[in-house]
Order: sequence, then structure tokens, then C-alpha cells
Amino acid sequence: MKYKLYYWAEIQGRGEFIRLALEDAGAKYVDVLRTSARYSMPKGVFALPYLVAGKRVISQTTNILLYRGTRLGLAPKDEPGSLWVHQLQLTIADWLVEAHDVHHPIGSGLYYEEQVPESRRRAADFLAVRLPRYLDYFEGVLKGQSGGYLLGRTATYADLSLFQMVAGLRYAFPVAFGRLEGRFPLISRLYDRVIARPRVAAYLTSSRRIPFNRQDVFRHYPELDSAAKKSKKT
Ligand SMILES: N[C@@H](CCC(=O)N[C@@H](CS)C(=O)NCC(=O)O)C(=O)O
Repeated sequence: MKYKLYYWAEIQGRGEFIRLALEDAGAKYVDVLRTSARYSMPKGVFALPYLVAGKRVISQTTNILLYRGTRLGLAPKDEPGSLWVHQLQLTIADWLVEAHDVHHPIGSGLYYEEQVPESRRRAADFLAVRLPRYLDYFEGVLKGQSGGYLLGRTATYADLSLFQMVAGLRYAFPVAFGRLEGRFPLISRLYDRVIARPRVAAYLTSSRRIPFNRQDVFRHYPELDSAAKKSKKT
């Protein structure tokens, strides 16, 4: 099976969760929009990313991973295991939206520069309240396992996605996340495990990996990275 992934060519964004799964599995795929700007939105698809697998067209990032996870060897075959990975991935999807909304708290139709004061307030709350809550949750899941991955010894697409969250947070909030990360050693170790996976390592150093940038979901703005210090409880 040769997959066709349709996602923005300039950003990692949501597409990166799918790219990482395809890369780690050694799957054959074309990242279509990186070589051709022309595409049409298939019927029933609301937004990128979508994946074409034979005659099937699947959209919604988490749905794509659910659909292909087992086939790619990145999710258990049994229903409880498959649903558990799906549940973890849905939580990561929620977390990603919150990381995005730090720099776009009012609306995606406005530039960051049009919502800076609100972004500062949102960043303060994200860094002080929401980010530790998500990290606590995933650290707790890892604590219940031996083997270093969310399900134990075998990596799933949720582990690759958690790796991506850490990579994005390190880029966007080097100071604030840097201060926090030491409290979550199992998450840091999972990051190290994932980055050492041979196909992931090869991908990350290839030109297929798009560098983080300020058009992306994770963005580095020093004024937001330092917002936590200045936050006041209201
Ligand atoms: N819940 C969807 C969200 C899809 C989404 O928001 N895609 C963005 C790019 S990351 C987009 O192109 N949005 C256009 C729009 O919402 O109008 C998913 O996880 O795939």
C-alpha cells in the first residue's frame, strides 16, 4: 500500500503526527503537497490533513491514526488496547489545540500581532495550569507501566505523538518548559527513546522533516515564553 498524505507543505502541524507514524513504520507514502501545490478537497473532508489509502479517503488526524495504527504496527490489535491508544491520542489532540490557542486565543482569522495582550494572558494560564495538568497526566500513565512507552514495551502512535508534543514545547517555550520538564522524567525518557528509534532518527535529520517555524502550531515568541513569571491569579 502506498499512501498519499495531503497536508500543508510549510508546517509540521497536525500532519506531523501522521508523518511520524508513517516514517516510523517504514510505510511508503507521498507527502503530496510538498511537491505539488494543486489539490482539491475531497467530498466529506472538512480540513487537512487527509490520507488516501487505495480507494479510501480518511480525514481527522486522530481518525487517520486509528484507521492505520494497527496496520502500521503502532497500535494493539485488540479492541480495548486500540481504544486506549485512541483515547490517549484524543487527549493529545486536545492538548495541541490548547498549545495553538496560546498564540491565537481570540481567533484563527486574526494575526498573532492583533491579539498579543490576550496571548500573554493565555500563555500565563497555559504554562501555569494547563501544561502541568497534561504533563501530570501522561507522566502518570507512564508511571503505571514498565518498559518506557505509554503501553509498556511496545511503541504506539501515541508515543510518537507525545514525542512531538515535547519537541514542539521545547521549541516554543524553551524557558518555561525547560523549567517544568525536570518534574516529568518519564516523559523526557520517552522522548529520548522515540528519538533513538532508527527510522525516526533518520526522518528527523532528513529534508522531509520541516523545521519549526512561526507559521506552525508551535511558535516561539519570547514574550509568551516569559508570561508564566508575570501571571497573577485573578
Ligand atoms: N480536528 C481536525 C482539525 C483539522 C484542522 O483544523 N486542520 C487545519 C490545519 S492543521 C486546517 O486546515 N483548518 C482549516 C479550517 O479549519 O478551516 C484534525 O485533527 O485533523
